[in-house]
Amino acid sequence: MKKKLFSALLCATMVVGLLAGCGGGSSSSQGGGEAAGGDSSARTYAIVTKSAGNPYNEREAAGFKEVIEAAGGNCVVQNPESATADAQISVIQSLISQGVDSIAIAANDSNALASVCQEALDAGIKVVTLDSDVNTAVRASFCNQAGVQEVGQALIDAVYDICGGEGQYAILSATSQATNQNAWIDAMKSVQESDEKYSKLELVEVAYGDDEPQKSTDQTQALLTNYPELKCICAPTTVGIAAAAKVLQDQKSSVKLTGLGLPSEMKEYIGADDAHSCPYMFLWNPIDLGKLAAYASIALVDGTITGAVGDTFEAGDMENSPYTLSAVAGDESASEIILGPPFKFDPDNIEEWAAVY
Ligand code: RAM
Repeated sequence: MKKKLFSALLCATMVVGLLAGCGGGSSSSQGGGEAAGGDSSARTYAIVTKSAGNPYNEREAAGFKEVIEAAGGNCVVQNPESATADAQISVIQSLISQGVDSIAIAANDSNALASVCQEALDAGIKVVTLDSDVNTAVRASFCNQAGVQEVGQALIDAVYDICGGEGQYAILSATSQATNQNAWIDAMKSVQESDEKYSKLELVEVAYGDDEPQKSTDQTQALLTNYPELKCICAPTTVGIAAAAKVLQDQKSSVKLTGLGLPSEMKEYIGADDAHSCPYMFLWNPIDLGKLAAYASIALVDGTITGAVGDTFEAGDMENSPYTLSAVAGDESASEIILGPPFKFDPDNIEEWAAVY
């Protein structure tokens, strides 16, 4: 763990430096697509995050940029204005016109992006997803931060624990179309339905804060007003959990919180006592997720991988390199690349990790 933390700190230091030059729009010119395999210098690799103004997305993009530039490639970072499919479609169309070599997308909608992804594929551009998938037919592979089932299990177990095994809980999600949040919520529900142990937990509502701080704050307030018996809110989004944490803590509410949060944004809210709103939460390293997507993009453009299940690629000094593409559960011909298991943040480790991401 110490070694892992040290290398993460080192990485964070490098990333902080990179963040300065990695703000919003394009960070370089267009690519050619004519270079020979293995040479990244004449290539342009793009990343399209879910939206601007979300620190999680900024870290993801910073990890991506770090790897692409270290390989000598041109990196284009695009953060759409809002977390909608429409905002991503226009950005992707412009990347297609620029003739980039690859596009890594954190999708705001699985199906609404299918036709623009197909357009990119038809133009010879490699398409990979990270964080949140599109329809599996229109991308080569998906860099998945953690197994969907594992995330769902961790979240429902946290709700069970925090509620003392029974009572009302609500989910505060991102957008209603987000592939990743919807998959995790479905996994929570299916675990809950499949085991009698969870039968005394009642999910009263799934609310949507659209990964906007103000809307997430308003939705938290509404949950508190509408459900006086509420015991716990689970927010599987870093934006939602940070907004809810502040509302609950400021109001000294007895309602507790868990979910997926960025340690740097949640440090002041994590604690086991009544003064803190969130006993513990989970996440993964978003910088590493961006790095993984960059290595996968390079491998796709090089032709090292095609996206087939069983393909393998090197990912520099990343912990689990080399990575092998595995089959998506329930869609066996489609592949995904799992970064690792979800990681738990509690009062014992939150300070250390808050310094990293
Ligand atoms: C938000 C975004 C992102 C998700 C994290 C947990 O930042 O919705 O897609 O992975 O939360």
